[in-house]
Order: sequence, then structure tokens, then C-alpha cells
Amino acid sequence: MIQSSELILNPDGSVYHLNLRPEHIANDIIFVGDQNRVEKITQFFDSIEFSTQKREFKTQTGIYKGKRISVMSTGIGPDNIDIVVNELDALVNIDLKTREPKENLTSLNIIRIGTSGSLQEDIPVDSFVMSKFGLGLDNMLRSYLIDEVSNPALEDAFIKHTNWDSRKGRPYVIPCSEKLEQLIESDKIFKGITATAGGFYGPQGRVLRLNIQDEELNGKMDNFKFEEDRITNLEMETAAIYGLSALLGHNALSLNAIIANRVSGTFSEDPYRAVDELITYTLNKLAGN
Ligand code: R1P
Ligand code: URA
Repeated sequence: MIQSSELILNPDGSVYHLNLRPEHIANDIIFVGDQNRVEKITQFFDSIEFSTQKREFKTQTGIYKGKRISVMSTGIGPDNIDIVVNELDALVNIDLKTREPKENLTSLNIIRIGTSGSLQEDIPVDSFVMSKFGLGLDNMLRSYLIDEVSNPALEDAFIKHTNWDSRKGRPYVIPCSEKLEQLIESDKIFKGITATAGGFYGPQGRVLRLNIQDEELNGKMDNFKFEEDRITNLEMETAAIYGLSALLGHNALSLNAIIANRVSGTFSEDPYRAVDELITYTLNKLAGN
């Protein structure tokens, strides 16, 4: 039996941070970082059956063109993803009364719609990227037996190419769900490796008033190639979502609107227009249109 201090439940039986009980979530779940983006998606729903929020974790479940979908804000960073994916998995794969894992496991379909910085000149602001792989520079998943699902050949090539400082921990690489990749496929969306950093400034090579260990980090990542894939973009959640989903048996795909280009030093004049376009595209694909 899983201890009460490990799987923590609120008095109403909901999971500790997400405030959700099993009946509150759909099998298809859209993640967004920003809690204000949840309603930007559910405004298109035919009906909303459930809403809740605790801290930055806001969830709404409803029907879009006949399809039941949950939309959830994760907040920023891999540490939040650890909470969100573990608690979602508990909702479907642990019997919350007996606190025993279920025998028949459920696979959720998780699609992140986020914002991101491009590392390539030809991937401009206001374009879209689908993450074929998540490259975790953040170490969060090193608490788990991540080697079961990671890609050591790609990791080793990246470490060698960037002359990665081992004191920062070993990067990890996890692929997306092929099923979701095929569902969302579009020739308008760039594809590549998304690097997930544990912070927005120093860990993404942004220097303001503090010196950082590796000012050249972004430059070294720009021209890394593994087979036909290059590092397209930098953000803060994808690799953690891919790693935990792979370990727990869920399908995950990350889509990002490019709002900053780190090569040209530009920032989108209307960062949410591209996000809005990704939202309607993804909803229609999920609904089978
Ligand atoms: C940083 O501004 C945040 O934006 C990106 C990063 O991953 C980080 O969470 O994604 P979201 O727009 O989904 O939050
Ligand atoms: N989100 C990030 O994490 N980095 C960027 O450059 C833009 C959005």
C-alpha cells in the first residue's frame, strides 16, 4: 500500500496539488504553462463540466466537437511537471481508496501547447515547433530510473559536441509519442529536438547582471546534429513531460510557438497569436477534423 505521506489526498479525496478526483479528467489532456491560457482553449468548447484551480494548477474539462478533453496549466518548469504528471497518473492508475496500483493501466494522451525560444535562424518568431525529442538539461528526472527510456547515443553525442560540463549533471533525451506525432503532423510545423532547461536565464544562456558558467551554450547547441535532427528550440517542460510519460506509460507530444529567436535576438510583436493558431489546430486534430 502506498503511504499517506507519498500519495497525499485532500479531505474530499482529490489529489493534493491538482485538486482533482478521477472522474474530473478526460483521457486527452492539453497542458499549457500559463493558467490564463486554459480559458483561451476552453472558450471554444461546446460545454464545460468541471473547473478547479489550486496554486498555478488550473484544470477545466469539457466537450469540444463531441470529444471530451481536459485542459490544465502546469506552471513553469520541470519541478512542476513532476507534480502534474505523477498526480495525473495516480488519478488513472492507482486505486485512491485502497492506495494500490491498478492491474489494468490507462494511457493518457498529453499534448503540451507552449511558448519557446528558437535556436535556428530559419525558425523565426511566430512559427511552430513539434518536439520529436526532449533533451533535458535540468536533472529533475535523474531521481528516477530514466535510463530505461532515454537515448544514450544521442546523449553522448550531445555531451561530446557541446563539451558539456559534467558538474551540471548528465543531459537526458526522450522521444515523443509516435502516435500523437502522426495525429498532429503538419508541414507548417518544424520538427526537431527541444532542449528543456531548468531556468529561463542562466540555464538558457541569458546573461543579465550575473555571470554564467557557459555563455556559449546556445551557440554550441545551434549546430548540433544527430542523424537528421537538430536542436530547434529551448523551453522548460518538454523533456520532463516526455520522460515521466514514457516511464509511466502515457503518450506525450509537445508543440511550441516560437516567441523569441536567440540567433537574431528578436522577440515576437504578438507572442500569443501563434499560440492561438496552435490551439485551434490541435483542438481540431484531437476532435478528428
Ligand atoms: C517561460 O516564460 C515559460 O514559457 C515557456 C517555458 O517553457 C516556460 O514555462 O512555456 P509556457 O509558455 O508553456 O509557460
Ligand atoms: N520560453 C522559454 O523558456 N525560453 C524562451 O526563450 C522563450 C519562451
